[in-house]
Amino acid sequence: MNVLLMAYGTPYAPEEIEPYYTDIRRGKKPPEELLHELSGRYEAIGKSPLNEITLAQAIRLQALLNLEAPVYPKRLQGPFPPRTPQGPARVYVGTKHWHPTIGEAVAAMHEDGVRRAVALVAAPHYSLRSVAEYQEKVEAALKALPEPITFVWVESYEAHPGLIAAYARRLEEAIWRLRDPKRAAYVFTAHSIPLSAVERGDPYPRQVEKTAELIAKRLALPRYHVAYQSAGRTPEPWLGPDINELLRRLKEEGHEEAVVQAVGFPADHLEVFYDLDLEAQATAQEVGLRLLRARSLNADLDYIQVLKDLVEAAWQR
Ligand code: FEC
Repeated sequence: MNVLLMAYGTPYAPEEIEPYYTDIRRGKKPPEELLHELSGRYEAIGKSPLNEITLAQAIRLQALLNLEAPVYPKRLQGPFPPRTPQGPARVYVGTKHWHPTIGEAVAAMHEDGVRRAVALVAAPHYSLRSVAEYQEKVEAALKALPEPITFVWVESYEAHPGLIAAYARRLEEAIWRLRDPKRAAYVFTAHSIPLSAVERGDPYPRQVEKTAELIAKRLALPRYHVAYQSAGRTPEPWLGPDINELLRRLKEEGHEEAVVQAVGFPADHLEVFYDLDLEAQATAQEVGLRLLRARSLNADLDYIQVLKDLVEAAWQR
């Protein structure tokens, strides 16, 4: 069983921020003030742990997949050779904007003789500005190969019961820290995308709302909100409401406490540590709202079990 696990990627060192940002901007160097601003955000959080977390996810997913896969069956069961070979699983990592790139990962898979694999983006929701772009990068990498690799895609998993349970578990931990859970506001966030994608029929907002609805239902929350965070530094309009705007409104409506849970990203990174823990927290403090954040899924076993489940189901297709 072969897997290409993909995530956004982050620079490993400050001098890598410029080429990383240039890649995000499709080869266009960022103006000095934008580069300075982004470097300042990385400096403020110390370092983004995204690459380490992605690697830990891949290592644990590979271990879980292999744990139950008999390499040498003791006796033959069913047809031989088996229709779905249960050989040792290999999980390759490819990141959208840094190293190992998706192209590097696909080339390594080909070199290792992989001809069929499951392709999975860690972010749970499909967007024309996320998963579709990962798909384009895989397609481009395939063009450079002498033989094809067939990828079976997991395009989204916004309602997977294991995902909902894992998010709900962490939200519940935050609820235990509230002074008055009945009067608190509950906010689920995902990365914003340009509104132009939504106008082209992007299913992203619907999928984000689905995840929020299912978590809220599981915990019987009295009410909840969906907000978007980390809108890009571009002049076009981005999907809202913005988390900071919403926090101000919640205070005006009389809330004293709020819990935010980032459901659009499984891992901690710049957009969680800066945009939520520093920026949104500063907004909350400014207006006098107590803001808690539910911890992320990262490489915890309950989340890796979800990835395993998705991979195994896709491999059977
Ligand atoms: O920790 C880290 O260093 C990486 C954090 C990071 C994650 C992430 C996830 C998503 N993004 C999505 C959409 C866009 C669009 C643009 C865009 C731009 C940036 C910039 C940085 C950045 N993103 Fe990101 N994103 C992360 C970081 N993102 C840095 C550039 C500076 C800025 O604008 O803030 C606009 C690109 C363009 O100009 O064309 C659109 C979406 C996700 C969630 C799905 C995923 O993880 O792939 C959607 C993590």
